[in-house]
Amino acid sequence: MEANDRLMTTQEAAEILGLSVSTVKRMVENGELVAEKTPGGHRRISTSAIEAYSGRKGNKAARILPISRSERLPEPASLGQDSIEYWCGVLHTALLNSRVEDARHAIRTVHGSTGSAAELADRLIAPVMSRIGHGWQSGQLEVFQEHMACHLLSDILFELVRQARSRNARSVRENKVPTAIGATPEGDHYTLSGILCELTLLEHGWDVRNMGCHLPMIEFSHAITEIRPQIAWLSVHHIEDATQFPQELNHVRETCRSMHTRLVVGGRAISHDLKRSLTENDAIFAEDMRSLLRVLSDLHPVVRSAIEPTGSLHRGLHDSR
Ligand code: B12
Repeated sequence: MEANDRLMTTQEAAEILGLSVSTVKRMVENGELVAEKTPGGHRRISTSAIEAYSGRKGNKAARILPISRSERLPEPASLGQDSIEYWCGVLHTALLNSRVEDARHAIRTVHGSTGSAAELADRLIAPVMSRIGHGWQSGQLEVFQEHMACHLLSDILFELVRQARSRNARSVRENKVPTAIGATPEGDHYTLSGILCELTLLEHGWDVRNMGCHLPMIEFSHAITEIRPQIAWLSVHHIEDATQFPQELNHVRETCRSMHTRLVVGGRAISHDLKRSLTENDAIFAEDMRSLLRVLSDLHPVVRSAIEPTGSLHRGLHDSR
């Protein structure tokens, strides 16, 4: 690799050489184009390797551009501030460039205008993180960028959690407050959905105990027996042992049944069969966070949200800074 060389993704190399990504990958395989492998196993092609190749092909046109444009997102400038896509674009760019204030601004604007953590989760956080996941999967983003984005996002969401907790602490409640507990199973290191479940429940005045991620399911059953919550939630994005997990989930479901606890399970790792076995046995599979709202209104219609939605992404703007 030469001094001021830059490493390009196969996508960027293909763009510069005017070839398809699969052709570039084939040329790397057959050694026509020299490439390096990142610790994550992604191919990277140096600018000098590309220039050497295009030199051999006798075309000088392929001079390398200084800045790569890896994200394929509509520029926020082209969208109205009153569109959720606009704020998705702002948050995506902010998370990948560690622009904390912009990320906080986008989240608070959408949260302020919808007045709902469930809407925030389904319409802003999930789509933006899905784009980041796709960026990682297609080699445009590095794992560290995904981790950075998650950490920054968790930090901002925890601010909202703290505010909701202090609001609940200040408000006088006649009735006993319902309790909810939640976690992710052993081997699952995902935290964002859990934080958004916690915020959604806090906003509805519940007493919430989030047990975080990587919790052995037997421990979760113990917690249900000890605490006897009205709701127990599980978010499952990764299943370590596909043979073991259905039995463990069954045990949790049985514990919930005997404790009269409503079990709500969500997450992309829940297979079709698991969904069916859950719903056939009075547990709930939640496609999105708004599904949790439906459970809340079934269980405790009296406990209302403490947030007054501004209703306009524009108006939300002013309140957020
Ligand atoms: C962030 C992330 C990670 C982070 C998580 C960090 C953290 N602090 O949370 C880290 C780096 C740990 C990670 C690791 C891995 N990841 Co990952 N990850 C993601 C990513 C980008 C976002 C997931 C997320 O949290 N989204 C935000 C939440 C709010 O949205 P959501 O997940 O869509 O959930 C919504 C609904 O499902 C629902 N919901 C979900 N759970 C629940 C629960 C309840 C009770 C309710 C009511 C609702 C609900 O509401 C949410 C809001 O709408 C996804 C991409 C994607 N498309 O999702 C990849 C993704 C899930 N990861 C993937 C993979 C492969 C992995 C690894 C296996 C990679 C590896 N080889 O190591 C590891 C596994 C780690 C482990 N053992 O846990 C793949 C999974 C592919 C597949 N076949 O399923 C994805 C899809 C990336 C991709 N495009 O390929 N990942």
